[in-house]
Amino acid sequence: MDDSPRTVPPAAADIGVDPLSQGDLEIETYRVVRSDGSFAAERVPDLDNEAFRDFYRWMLLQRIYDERATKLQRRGRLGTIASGHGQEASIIGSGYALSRDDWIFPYGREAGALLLHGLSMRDLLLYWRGIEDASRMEGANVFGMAISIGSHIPLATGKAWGLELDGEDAIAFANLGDGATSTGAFHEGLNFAGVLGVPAVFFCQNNQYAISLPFDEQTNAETVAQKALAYGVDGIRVDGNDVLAVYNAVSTARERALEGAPVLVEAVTYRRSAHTTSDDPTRYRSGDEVDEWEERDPLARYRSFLEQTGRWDAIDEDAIREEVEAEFDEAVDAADAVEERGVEELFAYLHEEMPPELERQLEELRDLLEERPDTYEFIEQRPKG
Ligand SMILES: Cc1ncc(C[n+]2csc(CCOP(=O)(O)OP(=O)(O)O)c2C)c(N)n1
Ligand SMILES: [Mg+2]
Repeated sequence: MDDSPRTVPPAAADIGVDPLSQGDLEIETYRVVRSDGSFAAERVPDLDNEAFRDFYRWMLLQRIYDERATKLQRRGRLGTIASGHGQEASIIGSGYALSRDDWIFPYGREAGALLLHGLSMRDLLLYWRGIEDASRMEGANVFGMAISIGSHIPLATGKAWGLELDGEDAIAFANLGDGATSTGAFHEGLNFAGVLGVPAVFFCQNNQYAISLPFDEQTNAETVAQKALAYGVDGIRVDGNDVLAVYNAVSTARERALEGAPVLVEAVTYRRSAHTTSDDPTRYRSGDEVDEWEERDPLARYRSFLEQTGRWDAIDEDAIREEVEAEFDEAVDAADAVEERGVEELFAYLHEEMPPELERQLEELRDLLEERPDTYEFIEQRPKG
């Protein structure tokens, strides 16, 4: 028996309470080239033929890089690799829309975008080998990778604010996964971006999974893009397997950000590879699902567009492949030529001057290694992955 004293208004009475629900939102997924290869001519960006070829070249580079880096890891010569296989259009379409003066806050899968931004392949490989300072050597505007999910989002907001205060004509661009939108840092970062009106673009590659957790089990929101609205930030949802659509979306977002309207872009895509080299995706998803997304392959779709518009003949795919393979070989040789670092590296870079507590820990580690030199050997010989 319900003996609670509360009174309930009669269901039939119209008392004017009409909650806004997400079903009321209409969020279009922006496309240029549809999955059957047909396209909206008026949306094709006005670029020269070299740029159209470049999109293909860089997407192929991303694919080859991921294949080669994965093999290198299997041979114990990289720590781990987070592949962008399946996400090439999102990675390259966004990377191509940026200016070299912009700052990228990376999350790990976007090798091609970082190389486009001026990072050397050697430094990228060294990063995955555990030599972090390498990524600072070349002066590319690339921040350290956000291995701690979402942690870079408030930093991107802060950097964007700094760029604005310095009067720079540049944005902060954060790459993130769908999983990152479920972290507290995401909410804080977006909230402040909205409050301050900073030149920031938050680019979420919604690849449907956060490791083994499917998108609809980590959030009750239907889309990532709608999350922007609560913070007074603009949202765009784009087909992340359509390189031209991503390029247009991020170019637009960048322009708006420079005018003081930060943007959250959701690129809807799919991670076709394992989460990293230490994951077995067959344990949590079906082969049919993977096959379905293979049908929406970003390179095949873009190739179909190039063929239909008479641009494919100017592309020599074999030559690009050869070029990229050679670039990778050279990068591996260059990485091999960099000296192994000592354990001191673990303590470097965070502070300009090492605080006493870290100094003490470093001393302790040195003593331990002197006493038991095999400890470090053990660390070195741990199975990689
Ligand atoms: C703060 C934090 N929690 C958990 C992890 C472990 N972890 C590594 S990747 C990952 C999932 C990330 O998913 P998403 O943001 O969708 O990016 P994706 O890997 O799919 O590109 C998690 C939970 C982490 N690195 N950092
Ligand atoms: Mg994900």
